[in-house]
Amino acid sequence: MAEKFVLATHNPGKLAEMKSILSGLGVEVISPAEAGVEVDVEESGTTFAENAMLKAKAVCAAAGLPAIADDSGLCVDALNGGPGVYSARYGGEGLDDRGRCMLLLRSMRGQTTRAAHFTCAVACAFPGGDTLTAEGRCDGAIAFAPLGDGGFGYDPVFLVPEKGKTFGQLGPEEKSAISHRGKALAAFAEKLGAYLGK
Ligand code: ITT
Repeated sequence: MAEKFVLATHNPGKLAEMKSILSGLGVEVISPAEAGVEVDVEESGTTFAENAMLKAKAVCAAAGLPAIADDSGLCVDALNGGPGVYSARYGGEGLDDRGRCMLLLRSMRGQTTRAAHFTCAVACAFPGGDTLTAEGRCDGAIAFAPLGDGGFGYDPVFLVPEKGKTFGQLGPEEKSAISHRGKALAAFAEKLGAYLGK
């Protein structure tokens, strides 16, 4: 029987990407709702890796199953690496994805560099205490206006220079082939394969 893993996220955009990227792995992945757990983890870490591990361990403990978490964010050079680990909370609770994109564009007015990158840290926690980690990064730039309605979060304002398109203009597979999450989960899949085969 395939081993079950809980994807420790409340973000539907992430959940869809994680499910699709991990689908080739030969393990069953389920949402927290499907596992019957509802865990609200305080992301008190100062790094993506710390926050990913906090989420993975909390959901693993609640579900009694291995859990895989993703902590990710957009790091903008002109904003000293911000919003970074605060990407989901940028501008406060009143804003939705669109509002955060517009706030970001406003804060970029007059900036001379628009360089930015997405980072994704993946952490997996097993009930016995073992853990696995991986990271991925995708470099790009902040667009001058939102383009495309694919993906989620900051996708419409994250420009991938070699594609001449924003993440929001890419299809799901095209995005995952180059994205921070695609790279982190590919690295994680290799480690998980080695771990499960051991
Ligand atoms: P969980 O903690 O429940 O997984 P979250 O959305 O709060 O959901 P994070 O704390 O990791 O997750 O915040 C990541 C934020 O960074 C996310 O809400 C988006 O705004 C942004 N982000 C991360 N990956 C992204 C991507 O692939 N495309 C666009 N925005 C992304």
